[in-house]
Order: sequence, then structure tokens, then C-alpha cells
Amino acid sequence: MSSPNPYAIDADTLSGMKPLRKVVYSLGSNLGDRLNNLQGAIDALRDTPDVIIVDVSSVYETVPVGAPEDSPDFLNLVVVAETTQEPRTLLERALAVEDAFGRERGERWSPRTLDVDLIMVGDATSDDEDLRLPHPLAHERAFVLIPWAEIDARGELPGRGTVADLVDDVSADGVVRRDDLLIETA
Ligand code: PH2
Ligand code: MG
Ligand code: MG
Repeated sequence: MSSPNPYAIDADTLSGMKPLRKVVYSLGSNLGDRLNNLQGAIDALRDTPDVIIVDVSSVYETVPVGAPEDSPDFLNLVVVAETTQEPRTLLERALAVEDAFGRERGERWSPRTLDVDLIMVGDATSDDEDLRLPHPLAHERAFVLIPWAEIDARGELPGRGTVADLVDDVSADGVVRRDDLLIETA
């Protein structure tokens, strides 16, 4: 006589399970109270259903890349999280968080109180105009790679290689770690 298998999972349960994916965010601010804006973004991400923050990098002060002349310096950091949310849901949340911190959408790359960019969501790919995944410029941006490598050197940017290898190929000029600027993560 066989006893019931306590580990048996029925098909309904299986179909209700969503894959857990790694999500990497790049956060930036170069307008207003930059550190406070980043802190608010971290708090909002932490309060997002089905997003679990795994690690937050140090804060880096960075020279603007490709931005209009005379743009102020950025504070940047990177967040690694896990999620069952779809990329588009994550994008909508990111835009809502930007709006909550007074983001005004003007000229491309004009100074902003808060920028919340999705760098990768698992192995998801997207070529939509408003959602490109993996982020098409992340592999060459020191202000993304240096903070990311600090917390996740073994991580991989899909299609581009490991963060450790990518960070070796960028100049660290204009990216300064600001150990005096602290973010609360708990
Ligand atoms: N974001 C940009 C353009 N240039 N430069 C730095 N240093 N940091 C950024 O976050 C950044 C940028 C577009 O979003
Ligand atoms: Mg950006
Ligand atoms: Mg953006």
C-alpha cells in the first residue's frame, strides 16, 4: 500500500507559478536633492510587490555622459533584485517612481531629479521603443558597470558577457565612489 506523496504538485499549482528573475536597475539623479531622490527610489522599489532587493551598490558621483553641455554631475547607483513581475510591469513602476520624485520629461538626457532604468530582467529581450532589454548602452557605461561590479562582479549582461569583464574595458575616469553618502537599504 502506498501513502500519498506529500510533495505532489498538481498542474494548477504549477501553472500558477511565475519564474523568478534577476532584475538590475541603474538609478541616477542630477537635479535637486540627489541623494534624497535616490533614497526615495530605493524605498519605492523596496515597497514594490514581488520585487525583492538583493543588493544596493555604493553611491557614485559621475560626470554626465552624452548629456547636454553644462549638465550637473550625477549621483548613480545600481540595485540588484529578484522578481516575478513582467518587464513591462517593472517599467511602469519605474516610470511611476520617477514621476513621484518630480521627474519632468524634456529634452533627451536633460537633467533629471530621478532616472530609474532597467538594465536587464533575467534573459528577457525587448526592442520596444520605450523598453529595450537588455539595456543597449549598459555594456559601455562606466556609471552602470562600476557600481554593478561592486556588488555583482559574477553577474552577466545577457549577450555581452560578465560584469567583471565588461568593467575592465571601460575607463573609470569621471566615476568617483562617495563613501560619505549613505543609502539606507533596510
Ligand atoms: N544618464 C543618462 C545620460 N548620461 N551620465 C551619467 N554620468 N549618469 C547617468 O545616469 C546618465 C548619464 C541618460 O539617462
Ligand atoms: Mg538613463
Ligand atoms: Mg531612463
